[in-house]
Amino acid sequence: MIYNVSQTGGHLGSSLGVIELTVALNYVFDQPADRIIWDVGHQAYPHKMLTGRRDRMNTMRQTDGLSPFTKRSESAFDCFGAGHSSTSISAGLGMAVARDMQGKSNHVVAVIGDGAITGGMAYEAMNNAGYLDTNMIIILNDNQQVSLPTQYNSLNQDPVGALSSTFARLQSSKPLRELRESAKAITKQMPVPVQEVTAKVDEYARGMISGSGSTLFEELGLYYIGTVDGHNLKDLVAILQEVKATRSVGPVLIHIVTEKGRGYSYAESAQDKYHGVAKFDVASGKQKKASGGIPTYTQVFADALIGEARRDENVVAVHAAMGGGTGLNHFEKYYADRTFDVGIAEQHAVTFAAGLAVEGLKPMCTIYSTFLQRGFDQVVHDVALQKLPVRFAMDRAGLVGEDGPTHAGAYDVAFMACLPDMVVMAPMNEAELCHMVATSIAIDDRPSCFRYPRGAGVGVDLELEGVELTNPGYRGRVIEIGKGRILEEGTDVALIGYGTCSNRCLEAAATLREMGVSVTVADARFCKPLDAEMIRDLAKNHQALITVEEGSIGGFASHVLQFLALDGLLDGNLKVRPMTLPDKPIEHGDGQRQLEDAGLTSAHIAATALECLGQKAESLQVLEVK
Ligand SMILES: Cc1ncc(C[n+]2csc(CCOP(=O)(O)OP(=O)(O)O)c2C)c(N)n1
Repeated sequence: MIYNVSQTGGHLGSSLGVIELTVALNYVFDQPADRIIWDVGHQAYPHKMLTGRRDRMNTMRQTDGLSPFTKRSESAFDCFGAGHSSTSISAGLGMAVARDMQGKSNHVVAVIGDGAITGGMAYEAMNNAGYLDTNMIIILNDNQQVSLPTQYNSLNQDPVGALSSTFARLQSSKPLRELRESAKAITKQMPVPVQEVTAKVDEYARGMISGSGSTLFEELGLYYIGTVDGHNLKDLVAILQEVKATRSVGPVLIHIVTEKGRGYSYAESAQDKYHGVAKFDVASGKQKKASGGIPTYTQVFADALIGEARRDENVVAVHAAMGGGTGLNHFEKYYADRTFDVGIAEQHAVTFAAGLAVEGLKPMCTIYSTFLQRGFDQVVHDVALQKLPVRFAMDRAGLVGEDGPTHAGAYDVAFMACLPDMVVMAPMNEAELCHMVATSIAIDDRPSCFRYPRGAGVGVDLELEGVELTNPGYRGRVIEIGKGRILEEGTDVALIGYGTCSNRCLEAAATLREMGVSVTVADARFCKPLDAEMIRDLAKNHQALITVEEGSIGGFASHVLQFLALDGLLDGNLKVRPMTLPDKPIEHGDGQRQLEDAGLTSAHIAATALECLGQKAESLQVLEVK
C-alpha cells in the first residue's frame, strides 16, 4: 500500500491506522453479505486490497482507475459510497433495519473516526439507533486527529472539540480499563448466555466508575465497549467475534484507539500523519510537490483575508476541520483568536457564522464548495432569509481531478444564486480573488459568496492588477457589485466566462480570431446580481452568445437565460449556447481529461462558437486538432 500510494498520491495515514482493524473485520465477518461501511472512505485502501482490488491499487485516483473512496459501482464489497464524512451510522442503521424487515441475519458494521463523529449526523443516527434498538456495530476509530493539519499548520494544537477530551478521559480511566480487560478475559472463556450476564454486571459497574464521560454513548442507547487497542489483532478478533455471536443486544459501540500513519516512520512522525500525500519517495518519505511555482488560489485567498483582518478587527474566519485545505491555518498564524475550527460540522459552521454576524463581526465562512452542500438549509434559513452578512469563501469550485465527483464543486452556483439577496461572485484569476475578498468584507448588509478552484492561479502580476502587497497579506480593492467587464471586443460572437472559465474563453477567442471570427470576451464576475446592462448589450450586438462555467446546469447560464427571456432578447435571431458541466458526475482522474469529458476545454468553446455561426466543418476541425 505504501509503495502504491507513493506512485499515485492519495490518503495514506488513515489507511495505515486501520490495517489490523481491516484484517480483523475481514476475518470475523462474511462480506459482502455482512455490511461494512467505512465513513468518509479515505481509510478504505486496505479494505480494497483485501476485497479483490489489490492488483489495481496502482490505478488509484487515475482516469479509469480505482476510486479513492468507497464506491458501490466499483465493488460489491463497497456497500455504501462515501467521500463526505459522518454518514456511516445512518446508512448502517438503514441497512440493519432493512435486514430485520426482510428477515435476514447478516451483520452491519459502521467504522467512523473521531473526526467524522464530530459531525451532527452521527449523533442523529446514534440517537435513532438507540431508540430503534436495532442490532448493529459501530466502531469508533479514535486516533486523536479530528481536523486536518495539512499544508500550512505549524501550530501544535489539540484536536478540536469537547468530544476529543471526553475520549481522552474514557481512555485514561484506569479502573474502567482494568475492568474491561478482566471482563474480556472472563467472557472469552464463557458460553454466550453467561457472557450476557457478565456484560450486564460490567455495564452496571461501569456506570458507577466512569461518571460523566463514558455514559455519553450509553445515554444515546448504545452498548459501549472500550477502549480497545486497535493495533492488537488478537483482541480485535476476540471482541468482534464476541459481539458477532451475541444476538439481541441492540447497537454496540466499540471504541478502539489507533495511531494514524502507523507502520511507516515518516507518516508516524509527520504532523499531518501523511493524511493526504502527493507522490513520494518511499525511502526518504519526501513528497514530490511542485515547489516555488505560481501560488494556489487557496494561498492567495488566505493572504487576502490576512490583509482584510489587519485593517478591520471585526474580520473573523470560520472553517470546518479544514484549516490546511482552506489556507486558514496560515491565517491562524497571525490571527489565532479570530480563527474558529468547528470540527467536521458544516451546518454548525454556517449558523455559528450567522451568530457572529448578528453581533457585528464579519465572518468569512470558508468551506469547500462540495462540503457547503451539507450546510444548505443553514445558508437559506439562518443566513439568507435573515439577510445576515455572512461571507462564504467556496474553495475547490469546479472539477477537482483525482478526488472525483464526491469532492467536485459542481452545484454551488446553482444553490447559492437562487437565494434572495445573496451576492454571488467568481474571480477569473488570483488578483480578482483578492478583489472579491475585499468586496465581500465590504458588503455588510447582506450575504455574499465567491468560488475559486483547486490548484495554482494563472500567475498574474498582483500589483499590476491593483492588489496591494501589505506584507503580511494582500489587499484587493472593492469592485462594483453586479458589474462584469469586457476583456476583448469583437462583433460576431460573445463569450461570457464565469470565474476561471474566462481564461479558457480568451484561449478560444485566440483560436477563433485566427479563423477570421471576431470575438468579444466578457468576464461576468457576478452571477448575482447579474450585469443586465452588459448582457443586454452583448445580446443585441452579436449573432451568438455563449456562456461558460464549471458548474452544474442551473447556475450562471440559467440566470443569463432567465434574464434574456424576460427581457425579450430571445424573441429574435440570437443564438445562445449555455456551456456547463454535463448532467452526470465526472469521474476522478486527470484534470484535463475531466475537462474534455465535460466538454469545457477551450477547443470545445471555439467549436461551439463556430457551430453557432454555421461553420460546421471548422467546428469539427477545431475539436479534432486538440
Ligand atoms: C462533510 C465533510 N467535511 C469535510 C471532509 C474532509 N475530511 C476528510 S477526512 C477528514 C478528517 C476525518 O477524520 P477522522 O474521521 O478522525 O479520520 P482520520 O482521517 O483521522 O483517519 C476531513 C475533515 C469530508 N470528507 N466531509
